Amino acid sequence: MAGDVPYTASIQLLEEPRLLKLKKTFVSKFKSTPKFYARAPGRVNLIGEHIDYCGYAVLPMAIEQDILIAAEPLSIPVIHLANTNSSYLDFSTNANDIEINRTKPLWHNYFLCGFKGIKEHCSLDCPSGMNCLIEGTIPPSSGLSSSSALVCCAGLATLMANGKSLPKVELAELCSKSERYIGTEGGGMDQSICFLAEKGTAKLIEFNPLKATDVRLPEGAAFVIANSCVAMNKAATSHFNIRVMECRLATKLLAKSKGLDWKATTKLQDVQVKLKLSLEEMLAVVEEVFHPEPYSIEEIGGNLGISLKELRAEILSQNTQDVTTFKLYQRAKHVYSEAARVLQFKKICTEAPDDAVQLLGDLMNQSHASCKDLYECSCPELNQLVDICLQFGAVGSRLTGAGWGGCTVSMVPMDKLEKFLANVKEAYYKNSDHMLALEENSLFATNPGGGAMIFLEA
Ligand code: ADP
Ligand code: NG1
Repeated sequence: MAGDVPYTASIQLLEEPRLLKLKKTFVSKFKSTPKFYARAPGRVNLIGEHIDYCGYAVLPMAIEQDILIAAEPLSIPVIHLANTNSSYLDFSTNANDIEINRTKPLWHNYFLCGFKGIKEHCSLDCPSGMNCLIEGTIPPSSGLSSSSALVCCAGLATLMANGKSLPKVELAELCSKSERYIGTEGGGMDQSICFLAEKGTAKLIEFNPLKATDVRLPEGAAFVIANSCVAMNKAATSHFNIRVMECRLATKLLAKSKGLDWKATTKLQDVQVKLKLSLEEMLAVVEEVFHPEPYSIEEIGGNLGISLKELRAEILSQNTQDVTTFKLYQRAKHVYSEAARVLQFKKICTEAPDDAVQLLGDLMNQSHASCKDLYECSCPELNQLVDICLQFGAVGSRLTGAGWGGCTVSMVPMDKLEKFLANVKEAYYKNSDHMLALEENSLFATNPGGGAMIFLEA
């Protein structure tokens, strides 16, 4: 279907020096030429943190930084992966025997997630082998979605190598599912914006069914990304999955207390839909049902009327089996209030009142406070960076992405941008030589970029 491949473009490599350079490295590595190039962008989430896996809409935009793959399909079923960054070691495997290692999530496992996703979705019994050279410019483990860009880029390259095409929405949904092979139980925000992004506009991403709507950002302000330089790998730690489990358990307890079929209710949004209540009313239900003290696993099992063995086997992920206490009140309160803030943010962007920038900034600040105090996914460095950004003129500043490290996103009036960048550099990055060295790629204003693409040499 012609409509399935709007992500393919023919280009003159000479006009794309980066692709030309990648081609040269590919030739020297594999002694043959790439047949196509796949590109997938990272993203910055403006508002709506840790709510995609609860079913709620989020508001990200793609960034310029990306993952780029030079690829050549092979007639033998072997995958050879190489990376321009020598810390990511070469890897080869049989295309019919994909094993994804969750306990040690080395880089090639993310590629294999995308490969396996396409193999299974398209029922490829004999998938094409591939030579691939990968280059990335998204700082890893920094909340700008480097992992998903790699999964999506690998998925797109695999699709192309096998002569298939799929609608972008389908690709986004299948890549969201396939990233879970690495063990993280994420929502679909990163993979959705990766495929559905369009240059010049942020997107409201809604799930079930997946839909992306343009959100026009106010003209008088810039969005600035600042990296705290604290890295946090989602798959190598259990922080992220513990939060997903807390939301899942909160869902079950809320559903049970309201007489719903709790086994068939999996996300906090399902509870709202089934009860036909507004987000504000859901916040009142949270106050009524939960106590603020952490819940022990025994209390949760007792409440649901199931054994601990059953609870662990049927509800908890592999890497949260040993967790014994869960904060349900705080997590549910964050989710319902953050979901409401996303809708308010979108409304302000659409209606564009005179004080839009201030109102949006307020929402971003509320979002950070909620991530820090209720969701506990911030860290001292992120909080310090947010404070510095606000001190030097940002109207709103918050952590972006999973948190526990990584980046902040700040909204800065255009006329203050230059001074803001200089002051934040001085106040945060000049603290240590290490951070100063990283500063160039760690503090920058960003504009909404385009989505994933395949490039063919013209
Ligand atoms: P993020 O928040 O950026 O998605 P994660 O911790 O979930 O961070 O994933 C980061 C992992 O993705 C890295 O440890 C690495 O395995 C992989 N990755 C990111 N960028 C690249 C790259 N350029 N080349 C190879 N692997 C990469
Ligand atoms: P990042 O920032 O890429 O670690 C993760 C999840 C998102 C979302 C955010 C928090 C994955 C692949 N990504 O993003 O789905 O839940 O955290 O809002 O799991």
